[in-house]
Amino acid sequence: MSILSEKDPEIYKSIQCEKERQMDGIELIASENYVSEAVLEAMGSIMTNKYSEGYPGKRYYAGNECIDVAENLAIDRAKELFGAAHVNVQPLSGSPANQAVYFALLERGDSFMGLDLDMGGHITHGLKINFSGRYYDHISYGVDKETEMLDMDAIRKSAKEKKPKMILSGYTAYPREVPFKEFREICDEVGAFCWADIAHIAGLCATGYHENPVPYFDVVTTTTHKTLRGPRAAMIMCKEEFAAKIDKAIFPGLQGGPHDHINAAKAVAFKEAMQPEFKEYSGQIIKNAKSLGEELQAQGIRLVSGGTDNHLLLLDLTKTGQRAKHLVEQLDKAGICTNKNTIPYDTGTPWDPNGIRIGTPALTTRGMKESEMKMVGEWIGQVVKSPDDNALIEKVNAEVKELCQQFIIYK
Ligand code: DSN
Repeated sequence: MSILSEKDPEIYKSIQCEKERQMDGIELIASENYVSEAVLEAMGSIMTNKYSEGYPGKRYYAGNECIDVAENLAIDRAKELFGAAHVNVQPLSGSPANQAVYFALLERGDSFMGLDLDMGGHITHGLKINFSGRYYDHISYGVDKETEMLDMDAIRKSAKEKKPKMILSGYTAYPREVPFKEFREICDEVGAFCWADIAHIAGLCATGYHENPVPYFDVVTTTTHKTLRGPRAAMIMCKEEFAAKIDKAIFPGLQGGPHDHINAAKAVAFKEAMQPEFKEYSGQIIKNAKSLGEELQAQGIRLVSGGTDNHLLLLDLTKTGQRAKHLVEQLDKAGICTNKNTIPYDTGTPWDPNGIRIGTPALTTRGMKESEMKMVGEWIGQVVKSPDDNALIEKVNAEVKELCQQFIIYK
């Protein structure tokens, strides 16, 4: 019996309940993944007990010699993995990492360009009710209405006209390759800071399955828990000339003590990401996404932009006559976890949009391949056609459980 089950049975039960949900269900949320047991062990370690304000070799409190070893390992491994000149591994999560970039490089009221949230951006990319839209002048850009892909000519034209101080690329719901080299060129042409948020695609960038902007962008932020498959947190990578500003923005600008247990787990995850198995895993994520996309199209479901180059797919449900939010609920009952999402030029709202976003990082970690993606695509197609057929939902749920039992994640 575990100590937790004895000391706090209610919390123990909720964790067990979540474990069963994760084991028995098809996880298709594009930003989620399953960390290794080694990452879990580091996250649950006694490093949580320490305070370490400052940076390795220069801390405010005593007793940080072991913490310094772990943080330096995380930094060195991230540098090697992405070819980064400077890395700050202390951001607690993606939004604080992005906040630090604004804080370091802009003054209040300065302008920057970022993709609109409803086109696939992120709340910290300039949404009016987020700090990024409230304290800075957000110049929005979108995707082309026909191709539903980034229109680089329009972005270049707008940048030349409006001369933003910073241009942000990298997205949360964009299924296509991001033309980072062109973004760099545009930034050079207009004299803007060049920033990418690669949270979704970091694992693909690290393994060569997506162009890696880190070596030639001014600053790159990423979460560490999506395709990179590390603990829930973030980091900032930048050129040496921005290092001092970025470090000061994180501490003491925005954060206090770093989460040392999480930083240790980042180091573990980065080591894992350097192994040949992780490269194979990243390639399989994309193969799985393509194969799932093909099956969904065979089921009559339209994919935004007509397909995918990465780990995610955006389903356009406009012509199905179904509401995405209802479908997400019914799919969940069938054991398939997804999220509703706006699609470009959506006529709905963020709470009632016309799209569903799915991705393959988590299922690929379980070891699933193209043949399993075909099954998942068929189940989604069946539920989309008859979302209120309870017998069908029960049948799919039973089949989902049976499949999941063949792909155990945590023994
Ligand atoms: N919530 C994340 C996602 O799902 O993409 C972004 O922060």
